[in-house]
Amino acid sequence: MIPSVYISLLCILQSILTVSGKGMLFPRDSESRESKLLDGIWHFRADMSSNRTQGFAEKWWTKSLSESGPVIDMPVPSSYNDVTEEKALRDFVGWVWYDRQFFVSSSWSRDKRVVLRIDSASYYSIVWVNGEQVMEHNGGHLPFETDVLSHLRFDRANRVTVAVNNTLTPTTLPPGRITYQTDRRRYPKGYFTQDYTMDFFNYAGIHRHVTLYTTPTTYIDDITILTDIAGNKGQVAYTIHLGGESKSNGKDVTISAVDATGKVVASSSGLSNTLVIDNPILWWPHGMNETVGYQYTLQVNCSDDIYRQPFGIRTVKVTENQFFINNKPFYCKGVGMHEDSDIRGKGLDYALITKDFNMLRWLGVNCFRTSHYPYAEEMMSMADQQGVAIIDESPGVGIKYKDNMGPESIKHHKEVMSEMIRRDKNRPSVIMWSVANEPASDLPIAETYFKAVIDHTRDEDPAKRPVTFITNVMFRKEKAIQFVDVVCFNRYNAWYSDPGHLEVIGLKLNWEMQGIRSKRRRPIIITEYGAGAVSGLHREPSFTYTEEYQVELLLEHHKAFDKARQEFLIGELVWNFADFMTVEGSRRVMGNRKGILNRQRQPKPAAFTIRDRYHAIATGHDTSLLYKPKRPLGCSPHMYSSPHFSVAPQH
Ligand code: GCB
Repeated sequence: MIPSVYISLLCILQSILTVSGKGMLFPRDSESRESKLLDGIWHFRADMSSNRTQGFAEKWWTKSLSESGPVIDMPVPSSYNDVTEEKALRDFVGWVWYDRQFFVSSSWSRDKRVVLRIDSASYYSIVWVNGEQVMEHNGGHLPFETDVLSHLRFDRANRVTVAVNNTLTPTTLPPGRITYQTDRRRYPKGYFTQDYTMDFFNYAGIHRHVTLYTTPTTYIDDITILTDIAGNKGQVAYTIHLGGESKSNGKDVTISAVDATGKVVASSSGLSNTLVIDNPILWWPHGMNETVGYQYTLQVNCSDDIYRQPFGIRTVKVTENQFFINNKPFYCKGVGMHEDSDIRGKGLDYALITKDFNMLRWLGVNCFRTSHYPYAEEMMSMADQQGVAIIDESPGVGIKYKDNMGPESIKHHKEVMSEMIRRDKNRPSVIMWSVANEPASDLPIAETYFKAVIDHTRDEDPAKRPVTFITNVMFRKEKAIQFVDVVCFNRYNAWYSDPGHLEVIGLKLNWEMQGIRSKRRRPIIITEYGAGAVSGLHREPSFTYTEEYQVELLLEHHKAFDKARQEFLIGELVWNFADFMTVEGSRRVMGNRKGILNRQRQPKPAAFTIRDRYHAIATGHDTSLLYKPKRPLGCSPHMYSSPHFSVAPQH
């Protein structure tokens, strides 16, 4: 029997996707552009019919949702899963429907494009304006948009309807499958499960802003900025792509580079050229220079349109043993993260991301990975501004089976990489692309798959950043690290393997890193290591899941890292920044507890361990002084844990 939820998804996939312009510039107001957020409380209904197709059969988009049946309030942006008391909605699989009304000023009707943009909806979306379909998009975590001017009414209310399907199939990213149980003696009628191998809750809904914005009819569609440093000069090569009716050869395009004080430091004209900035202030991650996260603005004026694109001047280079930013060796003191919090799930929240960045700074983090999908642009901008380097990861997580690596999957994965690069290519914080997390890169088919996706990523990125994927396959069986620029690997020694045996960590890590090096002579980053700890759980001697064990396990890793960073280790990212929700299961205690912060972003003792270490590395202190765990862990950790106290006295 073919699963009915599949059918409802796949039928829709046959229809034609909306092709948007070449660019995906972040909506920014200017003298020629205005925007209006459609965030707020929308009407919402999950299609609970057995095959989830009632909404299509009854054409719910043709009138307001409240007319076609009962609705509930739903915040946008937010995941829908945790905002009600309904288990059926928390664990829902299939189509959900959103709608709301909005008005547009009649001043928007003249000589303009009016673009409707959704920054992220997970995972498959169809959008109607006033009952007419305007776009479809396959995949979460990335923006999609289209010009909706011809569908708008300027004399009365408009309606936008969005249907979103969170079903994961073998060819979606992340992949998954629906398993039906048809034995009526053991399972009730209609029983099915959405199975997936990724270790985070499959939150769904409209996760980021919905925006309407205007541009002139001839508009700046895309800007690409490439920077280089030659002596005391910063070179800024730009290319502008105009959209709309323009037959312009670019003569009317003027460009200025403006510094942070508003002073024009270089200017030019034409669609493509190179600006030279004397004695530029470079973009640096924090800890490498006094000026951190410095950005200029490229102001682009074409006949009708004005757009201001921030950029940083910096270079990135990888050698056999090192990673250089602006020709200085970079060591990643990092965390793996998630977009995840109480109630809102994966929904964008300004208070949360501000707190997260404050905690990153407090920890001394200079780098994170967008595990396991592209993060909100608001977060990426904070990283640009605060000098936090990013390994920008695609939603290629859970690629575990042969049927996740066929031609259809390759095609989709390439499209996703193109969309990611289109969105993030100008960001100085993005120092590397990660195309996937822990795929089955030991399968023979992985060689073809990852060659194709990695080559494509290299081709698509105009800045030619390094490309990687994150492996957890033992080096002897690894088929795809041959293609990466930096080897990134995740390993849970003394946790999933040899639990409780901290004494194996150093040996095993060293053995494995040497093995990797014999196969691929590239710098290594440990992109995940860690242990689960339930806040407040103690045991002496330590025991798995206690705060003591988490600290001891991290410290044991740090000894091994300190040896390897003399040679080829260029980064360590503890798993995870904060506890996060996962699927229900016997291996998880209300989610994954490997956070060094709990889900509410309060520190466990391990946070102080990491903080001490990262600050000690940054200030050049002897990190071996930190190897011995401190006791007691439970009380006022800040009393003994500030870098001033625990690191060798500063002279
Ligand atoms: C991993 C995965 C990550 C999991 C983590 C764990 O290797 O990359 O998504 O959450 O292990 O805690 O098991």
